[in-house]
Amino acid sequence: MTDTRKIMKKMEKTLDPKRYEHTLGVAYTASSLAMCHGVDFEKAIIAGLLHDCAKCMSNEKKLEICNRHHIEISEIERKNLSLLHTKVGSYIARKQFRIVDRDILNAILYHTTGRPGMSQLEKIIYIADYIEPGRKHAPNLQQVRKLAFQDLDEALLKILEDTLEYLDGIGGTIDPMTKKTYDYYEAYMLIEKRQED
Ligand code: DGI
Ligand code: FE
Ligand code: FE
Repeated sequence: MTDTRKIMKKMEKTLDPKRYEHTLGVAYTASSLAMCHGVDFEKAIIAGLLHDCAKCMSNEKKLEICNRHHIEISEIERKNLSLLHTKVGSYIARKQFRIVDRDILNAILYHTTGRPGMSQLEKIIYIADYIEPGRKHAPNLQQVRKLAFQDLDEALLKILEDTLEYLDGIGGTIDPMTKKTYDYYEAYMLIEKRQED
């Protein structure tokens, strides 16, 4: 069996059916985006399949893994333990699935908040997570889906903007990394656009 099939089978067992469906959606959307933008699509599939591997784990279990393996928990993660599925997920990908590719591990690690200076693969997973066909409720989905196949940075910035607005609207605590990523790409796009003129 190929690695990809093995990971799929494992995810089907580990995740609840809705999360598994979302996972498949992210994997094939990431694969398409990778093909479109000239990125290694096999890496995109693996990162897509594994990105939420710790999503269905209890908070206790996530905390236990962090404590046992000295994974640092930030103040905001402590308040919102759901955010921890990125760090724990990246750890599980490395330890249980023997992923050694740093780019895949980082794509899992930064798929919720993004980070300044993301790689193409990191951007693809971040975007695929938001636009995969199973997502129904995010604002501007049609626009962002189209944008994603034209310009990864434009799509990324729009998603960050809408996410910050959404979190603001529900009074959610904003991870400083989400804001940092937005500020970085807002400035980056201004400079990039100016150079194109
Ligand atoms: O795991 P998924 O649901 O597939 O997607 P995800 O890992 O991107 O998590 C999505 C949720 O994370 C969504 O409800 C928005 C939220 N999120 C993104 N950035 C932040 C955040 N939540 C908080 N509290 N703070 C953030 O900065
Ligand atoms: Fe996630
Ligand atoms: Fe996801």
